[in-house]
Amino acid sequence: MKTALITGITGQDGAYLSDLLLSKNYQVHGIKRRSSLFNTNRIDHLYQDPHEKNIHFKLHYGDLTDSTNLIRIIQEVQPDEIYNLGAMSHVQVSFEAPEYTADADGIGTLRILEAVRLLGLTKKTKIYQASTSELYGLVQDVPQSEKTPFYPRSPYAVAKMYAYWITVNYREAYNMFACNGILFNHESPLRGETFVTRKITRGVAKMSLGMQDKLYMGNLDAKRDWGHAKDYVEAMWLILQQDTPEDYVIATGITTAVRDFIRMAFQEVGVELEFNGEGVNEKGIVKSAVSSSPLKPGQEVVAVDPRYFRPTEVDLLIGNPTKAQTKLNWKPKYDLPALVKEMVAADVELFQREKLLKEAGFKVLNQFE
Ligand code: NDP
Ligand code: GDR
Repeated sequence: MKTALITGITGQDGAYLSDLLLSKNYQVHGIKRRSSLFNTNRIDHLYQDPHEKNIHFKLHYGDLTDSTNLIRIIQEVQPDEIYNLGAMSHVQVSFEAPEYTADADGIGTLRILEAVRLLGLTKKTKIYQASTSELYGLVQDVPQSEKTPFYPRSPYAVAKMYAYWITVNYREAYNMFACNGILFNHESPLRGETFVTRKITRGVAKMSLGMQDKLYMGNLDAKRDWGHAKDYVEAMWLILQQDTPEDYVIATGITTAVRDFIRMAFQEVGVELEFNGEGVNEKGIVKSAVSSSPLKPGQEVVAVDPRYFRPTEVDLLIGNPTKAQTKLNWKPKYDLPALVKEMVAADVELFQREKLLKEAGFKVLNQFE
């Protein structure tokens, strides 16, 4: 039985990866941060009472900014594989907290690599580093592959660039099995609520139930190569099962503008949208709607709010997944329409439940309201 240690286990990818590794009979350990409220919603279904016998899933308190804590956990777990998914992962927030982002996302990776080296585990422990398409930043030379140079455009991407190169350096200097997965955007019903796809699917679900009037968005022109997180965690695992440690781009090869994602999400609730105007004056207007919808033709449901613009933007990302397809035999099962359908359906169900509870007189979400 193999043992894996996952940092960032409470996040979107940590949850899907835990499911995958448990299905492959791994012993899964995860690092979670102490929080004043429970932060384990995404993995609660995997929780095992520590008093039970044959525990396959165990959480440890820790933080990527704390070396001694990481060394102690790695020493205790003696992992065959470490998946370093922990990070302050929001690009816009990284402009607000650049130093912390550098510490957790950049130096945090160094701390993991050094812990493995100091503990004499370089031959035993394989390391996966969660690298990102944000590394390409300003590069308009598409599709972006493992050979495309980097030009990061945010404190997040700059921190991840350090993490990328320190992973390559430890591989070369100490012969470690350390790999970067350069993953393009991947989403799911478990996606954090402030990333653009989930913000849209939540907003559309609420509007379709008469619980919200409008969605305020940032740059509608940005284009992303969106895949499903379930497919992408499979690639992470495959990267560590190879004979040699290498870096891989994981992407679909198809790019879509934020505006078109919005259009697709509204179509899932029977609403056709048209966009009028330009820049900050652009609006999304209902063109037609199924009769059961509370939204009516002519209604303005999308507006632009410059507060969501970034000081420096990444305009266009399209990945070239040829290496992953040929060497890892990786093939995504989801396309964008299937992803949008699943996300909207999950959010509609979530808010239907919330609405029902409210109508029945129960207080939901915030018990102190
Ligand atoms: P999430 O934001 O959903 O999860 C991030 C995880 O990191 C959470 O478990 C969070 O804990 C944890 N974390 C944050 N700061 C620290 C810290 N200082 N110490 C320990 N843990 C910490 O991200 P995703 O699951 O979407 O992404 C996983 C990784 O992949 C991240 O590194 C991200 O940057 C990278 N990535 C993501 C892509 C995507 O499209 N999703 C694409 C490319 C790369 P808590 O729950 O307590 O906040
Ligand atoms: P990104 O994801 O920055 O690509 O990073 P995000 O979903 O936040 O933004 C994608 C694009 O949409 C534009 N946008 C908005 N974004 C947000 N969050 N909110 C809005 O209202 C909005 N309107 C338009 C953004 O400007 C951007 O161009 C994600 C994270 O998961 C990173 O951790 C990961 O490394 C990369 O994907 C690959």
